[in-house]
Amino acid sequence: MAERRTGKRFFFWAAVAGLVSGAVFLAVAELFALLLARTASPILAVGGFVIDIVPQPFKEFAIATFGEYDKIALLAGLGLAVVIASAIGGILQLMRPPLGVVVLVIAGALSTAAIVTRAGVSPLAFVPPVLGTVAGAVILVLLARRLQRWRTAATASVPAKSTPEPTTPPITKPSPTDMPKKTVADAQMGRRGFFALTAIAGVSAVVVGVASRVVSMTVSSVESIRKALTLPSPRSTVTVPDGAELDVPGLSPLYTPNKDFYRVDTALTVPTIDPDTWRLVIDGMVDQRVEMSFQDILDMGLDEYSITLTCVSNEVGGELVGSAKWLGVPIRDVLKKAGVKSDADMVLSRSVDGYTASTPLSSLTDENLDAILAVAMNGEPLPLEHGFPVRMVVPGLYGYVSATKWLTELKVTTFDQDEAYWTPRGYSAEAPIKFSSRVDTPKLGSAIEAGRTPIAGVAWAQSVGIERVEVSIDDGEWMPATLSTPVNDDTWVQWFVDWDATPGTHYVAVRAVNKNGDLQIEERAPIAPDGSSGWQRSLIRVN
Ligand SMILES: Nc1nc2c(c(=O)[nH]1)N[C@H]1C(S)=C(S)[C@@H](COP(=O)(O)O)O[C@H]1N2
Ligand SMILES: [Mo]
Repeated sequence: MAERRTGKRFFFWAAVAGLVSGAVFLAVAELFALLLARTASPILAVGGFVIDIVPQPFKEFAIATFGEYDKIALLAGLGLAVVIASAIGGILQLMRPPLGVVVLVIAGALSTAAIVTRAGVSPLAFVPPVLGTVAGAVILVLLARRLQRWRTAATASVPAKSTPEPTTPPITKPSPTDMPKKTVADAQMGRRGFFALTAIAGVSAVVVGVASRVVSMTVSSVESIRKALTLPSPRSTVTVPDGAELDVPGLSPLYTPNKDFYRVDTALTVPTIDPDTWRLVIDGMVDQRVEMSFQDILDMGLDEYSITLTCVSNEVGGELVGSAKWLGVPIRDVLKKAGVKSDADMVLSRSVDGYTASTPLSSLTDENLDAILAVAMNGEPLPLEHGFPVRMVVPGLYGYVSATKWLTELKVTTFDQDEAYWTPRGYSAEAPIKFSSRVDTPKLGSAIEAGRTPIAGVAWAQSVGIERVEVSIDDGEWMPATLSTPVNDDTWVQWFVDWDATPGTHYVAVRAVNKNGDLQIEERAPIAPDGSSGWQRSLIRVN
């Protein structure tokens, strides 16, 4: 009985030894990643690798389940995997040495591979995971040895009935009368040594690991560079006409504040780029390869553009759409510097983190379309998470085929030759925005009081413009909504209708007509492969 309890207890402490070694591995790797190569964090690199390889349906499931928390959910899952693997490694190291070390070295090798195969890594990026693996293995061996010593001595001091483990060194069974002082002393020493090292290594790992990660995420010198940056005044600014913004409580503002602007990208940590070292390369099917600095972009002269951005993952009625005033330069002028060959039909834009988007060349050279390289958003330099220092914005195309953040290369090419990040993952290579309309208020599912109530929302048809928005209540006649005065055809408009709400449950449907006279598509389509469609119909309860 005592024997079995003792055995269980050692399993438990072996698992703890494994966890401490795993923590030491990660902490040492985080510390050297902070010192040598910021992108060499094992957890983040493995997370990034997982993001890139998981099948599309799974990714959609994750976004649908966890929403904006999908990345946190991924990290929590990885953390759990690390805990389980470390605990198993600890138990293996006690029972079948050196299998625990083998588990740790495999984990180290996998994370090193994930790190060095990321785009744009430093040549020193292998150092942090390798040092982490070595440190973790040393701690694991030391802890397992102390635990073994404790166990051997403890098992010997308990009158043992069963045969000792095959791996334990042969022990001379003491006779119960002659209680071995030496064995008891050994057990105590092994036990004390084990706890002392567990505590020291465990606490240091947590402190060093957490501190390194926090420092690397918050004390971003690039954020202070960004804050200190003053951009030249634009040559032209957007004129917001009277009546462009309706005064209806609950309606989306005409311009989405940066802090509320939706964010969609594959980056687990936001890339931090010093604008001083940033370069844009324009290459591929061009007369001459051109390299531009941040200053070169500013020197072209900035103009202000008002453009609504939309994500292909926006469901009908969804929140993945927002409007901003951008400062930037036309992409066509940038491409002219390199000279585009006539047989090219696509520009593959690349981010520093390896993400790519395929944009039809014609959208970028069209004199009547404001496809821009943006450096500012709503009056401040681009926030880091929205692409600092330079991103693309193209009116009328979904973000994934046009709005590359942390831009570093424009490769002039063809759709035949090159493929963007999302193309092999279930999304179309080309994706114009399906124009749409959304109800903002009354909020779906929330009850309102009977009486006169505005129904209001936004509608967008970037590059074409919204002609009309219509609302139908309880499948009745379509009533024209009042529109705000449009800023331009690239920016959404607000709309409202006054409604005499009677008690009961009502159906509110909305649809838009664009300036080409096309009616918003009624048929529902999922977001993949090229964007959702359908009329939003919401149920509103009136008390
Ligand atoms: N580097 C990079 N740029 C990117 C993405 C990305 O994953 N990586 N996602 C794109 C997608 S899908 C959209 S909808 C827009 C979103 O821009 P926002 O996060 O500033 O709203 O950025 C685009 N640019
Ligand atoms: Mo997107």
